[in-house]
Amino acid sequence: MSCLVHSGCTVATLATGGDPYGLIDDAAITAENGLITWVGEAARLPARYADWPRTDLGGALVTPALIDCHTHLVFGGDRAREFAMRLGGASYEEIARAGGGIASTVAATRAASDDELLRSALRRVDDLIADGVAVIEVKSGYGLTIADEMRMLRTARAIEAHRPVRICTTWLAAHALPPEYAGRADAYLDEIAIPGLAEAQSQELVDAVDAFCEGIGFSPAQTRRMFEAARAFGIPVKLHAEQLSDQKGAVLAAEFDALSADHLEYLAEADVPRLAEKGVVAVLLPGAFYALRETRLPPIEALRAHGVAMAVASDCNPGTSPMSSLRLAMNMACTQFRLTPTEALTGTTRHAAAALGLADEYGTVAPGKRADLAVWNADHPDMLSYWIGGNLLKGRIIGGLYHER
Ligand code: DI6
Ligand code: FE
Repeated sequence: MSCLVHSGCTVATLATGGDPYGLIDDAAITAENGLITWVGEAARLPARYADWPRTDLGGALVTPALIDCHTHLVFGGDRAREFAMRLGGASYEEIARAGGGIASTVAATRAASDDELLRSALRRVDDLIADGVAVIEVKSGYGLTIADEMRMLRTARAIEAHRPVRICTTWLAAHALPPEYAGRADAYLDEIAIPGLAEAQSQELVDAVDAFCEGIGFSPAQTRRMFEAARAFGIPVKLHAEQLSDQKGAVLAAEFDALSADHLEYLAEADVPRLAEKGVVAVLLPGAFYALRETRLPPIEALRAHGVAMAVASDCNPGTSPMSSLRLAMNMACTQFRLTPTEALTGTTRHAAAALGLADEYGTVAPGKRADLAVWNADHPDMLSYWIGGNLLKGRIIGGLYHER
């Protein structure tokens, strides 16, 4: 088992209290059996670590590994043609109602082999890893049969065998209605989404349950049925809420003690206290806002004023957020939503961990947390949100071991 000291670095611990980034200059971090055991100024390194093997990180910046807490990165095909249609004036909802949109990705996902699904997902995972990501949430929702939804989650889980990332899987069968259930949403829940959840749960494929609560998705009453099924299994919920219209999805999510409510462009300010009371994380997805050329902003100022934790994620998906860079999402969160760079980094570390129910394991550099860290060629953590693109990652520490990029 490894016992290692990493020194010669500046650490942004993202721990609470003091400087908002929790910066420590001339720092050292010790890791044992994959967990952080000590972090602080190298000059104060306890004597018991003096003889441990030491890596000098050459003055690099170290942060917690980044966490992408909302993706749909397992899917078949792409939607580049719809991009052109949208640029020509068609709206996302019009394309969806005309049988394109999610339905076209469902057809491509059903047609893809297991191997094709995995290989295309790994390309997107590699992009995220190049941005310092070590934890990724992946949703189903493009299969919409029990077998295909489970295949998506099995593919997502298989990523862990091929890449050094932790995958969290989310059952999103209530994402869209497949053509065979057109006009019969409740029958779809009774025959596919709810019994499929039971089956996927029995195979330990589900970490959380999500739904698309929207005019073109599922109603609040139908979302409630999905949440009740999740509750019966003791599975935590999260929700695509208030992305295109105010359905009071966030209020429903809070009622069910959701881990997170995601998107939130149409969230009413009056509903923000519900999230605060229940500690529901607001997951901001500026890639979808950008790609849909949305103009309505989430109520950032109210979320901030009520102390709602804000996470930032890529929403990587072929329709509304064709993007596999979490740093770009951080930049967009600052530029479009006016988050501070500190909020953006907190949103892809500490608050993203909370949005996945992993706050005890990930999200800060602190004793007891996983020694999964990102090592950057950057002088200051603001750089991670400020600089658009580029390869800022110098290396990664995974399970306490350093790997140069
Ligand atoms: N909201 C989104 O932005 C994605 N899913 C959802 O419920 C879009 C999925 C897609 O268009 O393929
Ligand atoms: Fe999404």
